Amino acid sequence: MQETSKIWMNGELVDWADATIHVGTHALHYGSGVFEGIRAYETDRGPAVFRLTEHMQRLHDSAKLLYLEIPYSVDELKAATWDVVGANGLPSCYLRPIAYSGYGQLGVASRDNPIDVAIMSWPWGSYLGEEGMREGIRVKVSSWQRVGPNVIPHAAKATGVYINSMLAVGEANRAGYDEAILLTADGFIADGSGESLFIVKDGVLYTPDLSASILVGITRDTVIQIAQDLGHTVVEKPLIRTDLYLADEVFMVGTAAEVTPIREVDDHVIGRPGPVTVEIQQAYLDTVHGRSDRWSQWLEYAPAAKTQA
Ligand code: PPE
Repeated sequence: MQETSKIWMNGELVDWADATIHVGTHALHYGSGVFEGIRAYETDRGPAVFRLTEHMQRLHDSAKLLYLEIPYSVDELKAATWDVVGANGLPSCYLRPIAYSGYGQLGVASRDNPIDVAIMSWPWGSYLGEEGMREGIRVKVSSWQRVGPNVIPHAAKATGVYINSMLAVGEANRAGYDEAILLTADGFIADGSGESLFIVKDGVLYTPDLSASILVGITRDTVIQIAQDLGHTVVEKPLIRTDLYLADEVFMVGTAAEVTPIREVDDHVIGRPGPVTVEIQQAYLDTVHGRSDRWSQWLEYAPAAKTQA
């Protein structure tokens, strides 16, 4: 991780090196935290944060599902984001808000610990590599099942849930693949370790519906809207692994991964990025970089600097 100057922590900008926590922090022991991944992009009008409001709203929703109360409103978290972006002065960056049960009592049941909140920012290039963005990646269906809805609420982007993703991507990487795809306990396609999934078959886009233990992906929603606006049909429905093997095109989407083509699944060749994937990838990148007016409503800009009274 490339270090930057400041991290926003519980209401203050602190030096990167000082943003530390105690080893007795509840979240370290039990994964009792929620987080977000957001990207800011350089545009002609300065840095723009993509769908900032929705990301901060999802952070609050995630916290609610874990019975954690974030002591800052969505608006306060948005203002804090702009403070970090301004302090670090990066034209584009990845942003990582995190809220977690802090230091106080240990024991799973501990309820009165403070909820600490931090927002980091640092430069993060292509999640699955530049070459992956261009040529597509190789993925493997994981032997690890996606955490089910009655195990941990999957709509919560909770830190502890990511052990599931970590095992899946680790297994895939050790076997020589770039990324994993997780299935539900019933054998339906859920998502990647850190991405939502799309399939193209006979010109129609398919993506698992929200009952498949997936995160309510903001990029997934973005891509559905972009695809529909471009005249494509998008169907949200349960999908099985043969749908992957027989697909014309497969791609993954996420804040970090953006739109990454898949060229092989379980050694079945899908092929080089197809026309729909390329079209959606281009439209997505044009949108987030502020090169397209069509979906400009999703870009949020720093509020004008307050003038001194
Ligand atoms: N599924 C999972 C499991 C997931 O972690 C992400 C985001 C998505 C789907 C896509 O969600 P969205 O970003 O709202 O479109 N993964 C984040 C963290 C990756 C990491 O390694 O850390 C991200 O993309 O920021």
